[in-house]
Amino acid sequence: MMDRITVVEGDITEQKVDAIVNAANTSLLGGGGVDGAIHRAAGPALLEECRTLNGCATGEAKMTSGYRLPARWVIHTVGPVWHGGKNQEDELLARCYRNSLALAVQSGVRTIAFPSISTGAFSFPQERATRIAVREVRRFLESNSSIEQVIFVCFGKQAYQTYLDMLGEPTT
Ligand code: AR6
Repeated sequence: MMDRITVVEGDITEQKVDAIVNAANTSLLGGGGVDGAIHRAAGPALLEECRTLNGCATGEAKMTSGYRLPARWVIHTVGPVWHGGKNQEDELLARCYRNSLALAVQSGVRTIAFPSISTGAFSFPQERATRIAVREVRRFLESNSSIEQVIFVCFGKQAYQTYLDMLGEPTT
């Protein structure tokens, strides 16, 4: 199981995987952070397709082509904005991972890369978000054998170290 989860430090737009996940907002019409990077790298056709999707609710996921990206697909999910932790932030973040993985399986995706959803502009605490990300991916992989590789792509050394630490902890 653990060999199906890897963590790298880098730019998600460069990942050679079947699908990359975008940490989008409910409009799905672009933004900063990883969303901006993905739209820049994919080219304007991505925004054109996103316009047809009528947005996306928090915790849900929708899929598009990857256009100029090395990845064939982009799975757009909307993480929760952190409001202190008592507004279902944990559950909504968990749903981002579950729904993204379910959508990936439906499309025959075998390799998928995730950014650290909600931990940038949406201010979700890094450790808490990483614990949820690792737990949800582990749980999903336990009951699914079609996904071969999940890559957590970390932007910066600190996030990278947090993922390494969390992956080293025993499953709870
Ligand atoms: N590759 C991998 N990770 C990245 C990259 C990249 N190229 N760029 C940033 N990150 P954020 P959010 C990391 O803010 O918190 C957008 O405007 C970043 O360091 O991109 O879910 C959307 O349109 C952080 O760890 O997403 C929404 O409005 C993580 O990606 C809003 O931001 C997520 O940071 C979503 O906020």
